[in-house]
Amino acid sequence: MILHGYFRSTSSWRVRIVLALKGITVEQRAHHLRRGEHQRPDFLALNPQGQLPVLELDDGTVLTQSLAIAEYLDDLHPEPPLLPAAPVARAHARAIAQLIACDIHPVQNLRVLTRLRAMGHGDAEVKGWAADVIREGLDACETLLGRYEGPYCFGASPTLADAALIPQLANARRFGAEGDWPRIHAITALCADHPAFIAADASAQPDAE
Ligand SMILES: N[C@@H](CCC(=O)N[C@@H](CS)C(=O)NCC(=O)O)C(=O)O
Repeated sequence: MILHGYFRSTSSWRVRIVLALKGITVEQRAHHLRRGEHQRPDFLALNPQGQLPVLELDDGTVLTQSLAIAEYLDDLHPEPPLLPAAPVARAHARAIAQLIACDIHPVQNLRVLTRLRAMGHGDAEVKGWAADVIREGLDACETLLGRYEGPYCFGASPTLADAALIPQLANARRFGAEGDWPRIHAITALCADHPAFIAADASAQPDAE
């Protein structure tokens, strides 16, 4: 399989965490977002959305959308499971992942920030708005996570929720978003020592700058 990604792309990073948790090795192909490599015709032929990540299967099938890819990998390699066992806990874990992937992250996307700047908003205003969205989202995340048993987001081992949370924390740092998030910081510290999260970290990727 080939994972098309970029070291700093948080959506690609989610998939890298899942791959590492499951011990699946893939070929990695980097597409430099700032150089617009995701807008080249060969990449658009893979994903007409022009977004990373893309997982290309051995038979040429193309998968897009990080959470869909993550669940595909879980279907393919059920161990260790990516979601808790109980139906309600599974829904809660998916909700945390979607809160991050659908509601927080899109606002820091390159195309959104570029469009805002083109509309005349200054850099500080654009980054400030992105930071506000991250802060509000992670505040909600902190409250929700307080309802679930740790030490990871959902119990004793990492799930899809942790795979979404850790890259988003990196974005929070990039945009200067801070909050009173003891539960989130405890999970972050735990993941910092976990081999899968270490291997998937942006700084550990061949295209890291
Ligand atoms: N919902 C998509 C989001 C994908 C996405 O936004 N990818 C970013 C990188 S993290 C991207 O390719 N951005 C390109 C752009 O904004 O032009 C997913 O979860 O895979």
